[in-house]
Amino acid sequence: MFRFELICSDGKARRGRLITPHGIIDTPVFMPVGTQGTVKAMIHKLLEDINVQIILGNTYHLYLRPGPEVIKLAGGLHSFTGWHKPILTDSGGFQVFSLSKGRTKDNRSGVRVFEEGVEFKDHLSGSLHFFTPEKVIELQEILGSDFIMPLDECVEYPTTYAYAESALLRTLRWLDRSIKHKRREDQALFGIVQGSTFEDLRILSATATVERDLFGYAIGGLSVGEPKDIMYDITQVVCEYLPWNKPRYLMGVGMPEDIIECVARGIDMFDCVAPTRMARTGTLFTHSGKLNITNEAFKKDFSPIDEECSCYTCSNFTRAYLRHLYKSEEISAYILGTIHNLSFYQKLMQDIRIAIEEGRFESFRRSWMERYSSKLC
Ligand code: PRF
Ligand code: ZN
Repeated sequence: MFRFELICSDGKARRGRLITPHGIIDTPVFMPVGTQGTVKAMIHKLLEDINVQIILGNTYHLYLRPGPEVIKLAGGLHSFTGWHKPILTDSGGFQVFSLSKGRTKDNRSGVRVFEEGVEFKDHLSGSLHFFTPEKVIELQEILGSDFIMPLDECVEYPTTYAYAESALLRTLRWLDRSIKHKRREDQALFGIVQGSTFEDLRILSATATVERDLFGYAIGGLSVGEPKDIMYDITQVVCEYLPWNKPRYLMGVGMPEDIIECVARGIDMFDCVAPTRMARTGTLFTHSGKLNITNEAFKKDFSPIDEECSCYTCSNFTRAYLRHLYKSEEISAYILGTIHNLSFYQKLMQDIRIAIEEGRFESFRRSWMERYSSKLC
């Protein structure tokens, strides 16, 4: 039911295809974030128009609201949301740690980690919940997402060697429990490599995770505040310990330049809130860098956001009009901005795939970076 086919490679960069029960995904791929079962400021039709092949969902959020009972009754996340293409759900391992922190009145962290699982207070009502590896698998079996993630512990940066080690060992034990508990065959489970910024711990985590022989491997615990060169170095080291014939997913990364740098190190899958979240605050991507459309400089600028972009927004509207919509806080501003940013990412991924196919990824990487950092509008 699931396959990963490598079509070709160029250096460490790979061009592949993921085959799932809900469709095919060309890699390297960027997966737009649809935390609550919808990509913010988009509708499925608009995602399909820009050829999005897979979206992300979040177990943590969907468990809190609308709750597993509702989604089960609906027949799973695909039929509940009406998105019938592939879906990857994150386990909540990241959200529990990032969203429940520092929420208690007595200044205790909102999260407590036990061998059995993780106790947390949710960010909506503040009530107490307990996630175990088994529960998180069961929740994702109710969701019916194509790719599922095990419960893991994403530690903050910086952390101590001792803590990073204990967290990655716990993540491994949780992975074993997840594998044992998994029932559905129409879902593929990834393993998540942790180990913070410690190379030897990353190697230990990667080697042990690969021994579990999963469909694919994710790299977690990066892009959590560490310097970029460390993130790139760790990604490179981990990729060296992952099998060539399995997909590799760098969780929560990233900005366009991160994507290019990490494709160069062997990553196949990415997700990040950046293009959608930044669109809603007026930060739009162009080939020569980011711009903030609410800036005074665009008041009488009747050119499109990006001359080279052929998205619906750039084909029909000027910077001046878009600035006006943002300044007026019109809902259309967020929609048009998101269409553009996601189209920019889609085009970036397509250009990356073509460059790999044509064996010129290195020169593409160099010229793209040069241009992107050439000027800020
Ligand atoms: N673990 C999980 N999801 C994640 C992360 C992680 O470490 C990250 C870290 N960048 C993003 N999303 N389960
Ligand atoms: Zn555009």
